[in-house]
Amino acid sequence: MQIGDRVDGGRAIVAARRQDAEPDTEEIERLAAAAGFEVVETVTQQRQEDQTYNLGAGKAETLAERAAETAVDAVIFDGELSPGQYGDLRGLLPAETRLVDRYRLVLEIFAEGAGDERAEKQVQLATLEYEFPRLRQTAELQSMSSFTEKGSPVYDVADRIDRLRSELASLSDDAARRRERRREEGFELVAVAGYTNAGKSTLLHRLADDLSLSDASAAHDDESVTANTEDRLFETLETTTRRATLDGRRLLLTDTVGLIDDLPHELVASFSTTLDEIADGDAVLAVIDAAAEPARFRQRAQVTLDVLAGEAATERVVPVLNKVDLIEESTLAARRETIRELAPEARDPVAISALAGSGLDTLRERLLDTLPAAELTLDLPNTGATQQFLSWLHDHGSVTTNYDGSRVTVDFAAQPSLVDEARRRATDLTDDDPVVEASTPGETAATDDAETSP
Ligand SMILES: Nc1nc2c(ncn2[C@@H]2O[C@H](COP(=O)(O)OP(=O)(O)OP(=O)(O)O)[C@@H](O)[C@H]2O)c(=O)[nH]1
Ligand SMILES: [Mg+2]
Repeated sequence: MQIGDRVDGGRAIVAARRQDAEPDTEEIERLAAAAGFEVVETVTQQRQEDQTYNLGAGKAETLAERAAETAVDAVIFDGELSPGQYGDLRGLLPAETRLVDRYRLVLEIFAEGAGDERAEKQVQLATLEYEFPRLRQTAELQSMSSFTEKGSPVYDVADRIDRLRSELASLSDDAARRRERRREEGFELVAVAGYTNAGKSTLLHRLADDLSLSDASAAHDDESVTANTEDRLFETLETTTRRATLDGRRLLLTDTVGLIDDLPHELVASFSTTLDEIADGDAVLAVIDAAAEPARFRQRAQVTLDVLAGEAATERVVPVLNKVDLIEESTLAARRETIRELAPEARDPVAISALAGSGLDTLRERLLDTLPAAELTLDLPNTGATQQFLSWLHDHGSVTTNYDGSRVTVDFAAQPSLVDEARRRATDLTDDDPVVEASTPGETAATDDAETSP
């Protein structure tokens, strides 16, 4: 997407209700800002849900009065309004005031930022899926069976939903195939995931190889896009992939769309792409903003860890506490404790500042530990062909060599499929079996005595 020209949503009142506490409107206000609204007032209530308006009847009337007095363009409700609540609350508001719930607000952010045809289709689909039950209910209320017949509005929407779904299904298959192909090319896939605004894009910038160094043949459409970083919610609306090299291993890092509380993550297909990237990654960096105040930190960490637990095995997930430049040691210790409480199974978090660039070496080491690896020790004749083979090894993993006269001993560590490939290539170089020691994550080959004397 393009940063810059934001659609002006106009002036808005934010309304929020929570059963167990006075609502915190910080996030919904930031979402409103991201969708281009200027929030001029908030109306909040601690109360159980009312079937008619969601808010209590008195509060709903106050809201309508404030909307009329301030002549705002929209009322933004922090939550999902059922089709019935939407209709009733809409009926109270001045005719020219739009009513936008949290769900719809996020759709608007994505609609505005939709960069290409695919992203546009994703949002169209999500918007139609949102409209559909509301439209159908209107049809049912009016018991107009003609509404659902061929050529009617409901039929038409259902038809467009079907078409968009199948068009998008073929597109996301492409993404899965592309990941498969990259894996065959020897790339390891790392997803950078987390709550919106946690610092994912900033971290991706830090870890990615300089764009100018990327090999043109592997640069694919979305890999040339720079990951945007901005202090705005949902700055990243589509996944972006960049190359990185870690100890000779070639990685593809994917910056994903931010997670958010209280929203079904199948809402927009960019979320599902994000979940696919997480599920398919060899490792996942779970970025969490450690500088958020305690209640928000807990809630965002919970959403992040829950979503990741649903998609990826715990041992593939590296929790990352970001923005530690903004907090004291003691706060960091408390944040670590919260993570342990929320997810006792999770691995210890790595503390970093993506902005200041601190903690990144530890993070790289942890990432290397997390990626599935296999090792191989080879005994080879020191020939020109072996030198060529060594340069291939250097391009694909970490290598140490030991020369002894006409022989060379090579230790190679890389992802398992590449170690298999190296083993195959090495047999072409010698008449003897070149393999001295090999181990893969699944095997229990001795690694202590893997050192070989030439
Ligand atoms: N102080 C501080 N700020 C950071 C750090 N990392 C990121 N930020 C800031 O946090 C804001 C959000 O960073 P992004 O990298 O855009 O976050 P994101 O997770 O990609 O956000 P979305 O794409 O909107 O989901 C930006 O203003 C960054 O400059 C950090 O380590 N320290
Ligand atoms: Mg981002």
